[in-house]
Amino acid sequence: MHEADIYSPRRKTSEEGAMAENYTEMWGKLGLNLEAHEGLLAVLGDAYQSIYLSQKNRPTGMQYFDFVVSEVHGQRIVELLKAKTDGKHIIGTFCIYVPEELILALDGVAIGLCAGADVGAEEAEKYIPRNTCALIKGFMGFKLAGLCPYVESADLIVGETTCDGKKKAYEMFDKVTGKVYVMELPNKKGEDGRMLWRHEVKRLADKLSEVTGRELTLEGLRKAANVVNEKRKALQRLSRLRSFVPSPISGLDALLINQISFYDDPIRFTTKLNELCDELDARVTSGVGVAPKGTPRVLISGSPMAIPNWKLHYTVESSGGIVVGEEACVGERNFKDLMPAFSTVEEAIEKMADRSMSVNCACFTPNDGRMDDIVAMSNALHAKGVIHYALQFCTPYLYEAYKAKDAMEASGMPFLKIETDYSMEDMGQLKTRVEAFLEILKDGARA
Ligand code: BJ8
Repeated sequence: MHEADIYSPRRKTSEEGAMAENYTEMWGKLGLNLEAHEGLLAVLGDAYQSIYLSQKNRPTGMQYFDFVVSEVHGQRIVELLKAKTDGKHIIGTFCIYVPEELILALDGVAIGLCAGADVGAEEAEKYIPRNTCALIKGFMGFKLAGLCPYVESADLIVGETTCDGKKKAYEMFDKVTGKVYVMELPNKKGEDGRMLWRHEVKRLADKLSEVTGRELTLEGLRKAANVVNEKRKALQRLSRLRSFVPSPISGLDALLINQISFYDDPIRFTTKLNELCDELDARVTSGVGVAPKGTPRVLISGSPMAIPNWKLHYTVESSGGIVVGEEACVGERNFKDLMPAFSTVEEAIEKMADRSMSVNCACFTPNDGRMDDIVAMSNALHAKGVIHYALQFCTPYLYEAYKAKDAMEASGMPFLKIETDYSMEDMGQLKTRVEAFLEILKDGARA
């Protein structure tokens, strides 16, 4: 099935029909479970229709991102396979500590792997414990159920010793893919930790050189750093635009753009995002927003939301609120710091390592910088409340929810703690809690 058809009720043209058959052939060659895959695309198509395409007053620049989603397992995979025949290598990742610029500098294509849907859980539980977070179950499940063309296209998958769940799951993931390479991330950010991480980034550079057959050069690094920095700048621009009241774009759309940033071509993505931001600039100038002034503005902070996890944003925005930022890895943590200038390959590796170490992930101890980030973001984005989001069984973020609550109380910011997974079973309860929280924010605005 051609995925674009899912989002459009019109009849297929003959050209599209031929393309659909090509995709099926491609998915078959990649070893996907065609029947299950078709079912997944149909479910996602319905969800996209009701969550995304039903939104009112969307910027026209979102059409590009709708198209990218419609082709997430289609045209983008065609592009990756073409890149491989052109001599490039596909490198899958799961964490923003893995420096994207290093992959690009060695002629790789960096791809964030599928982990945002509740699929293949039964299969996954043959390899990992039941009480594992949905994100880990998701990546195991996508692979084991034969649903992820990205894993199948990848030449190497880079893991990291972040939380206990991930680092143990990578042992099993390697067993079923044979492609996993693990970086050792320290638990603390002192000098010893920094030295270890610089060493690990150098070790990754050597591994990537071995896989790609390319040499790391200053010129390659500069070019790659520029590409990734431009993408980060465009994402920063989008983030700043969400600070305006009324917000010119929904939280759902902004989340989607952040999710797409992990697998789209980075140069094309940056161009399209800047075009969208031009449109949002014009909206801000003329006071056009997606929700009226007075709509409760919420910052979400916590575990990452991989595509197609839109559950909490949808709940907030279908309950009369608007999400104005994500203190999360699919969000601000991913683009907040740029890669600084460098003049040698060695210096580039050090700066790359130091830049990614500046990410305030709950896997580190202590991690007080994250609390400062939540306060700073909620002020900059004019949020009226913070929702702390942790996936069930995500120990690092569940623990930090207590600290975040204290930090929010100290700054007088209403706070709601949510613990959930990818299933729809708790949607009713979730909605009730979110609606009650939004009422508090409205009352605060009236007081
Ligand atoms: S830098 S947040 S992307 S590690 S949700 S698997 S933490 S139990 S994903 Fe992460 Fe890198 Fe940190 Fe960001 Fe474990 Fe929690 Fe599951 Fe998680």
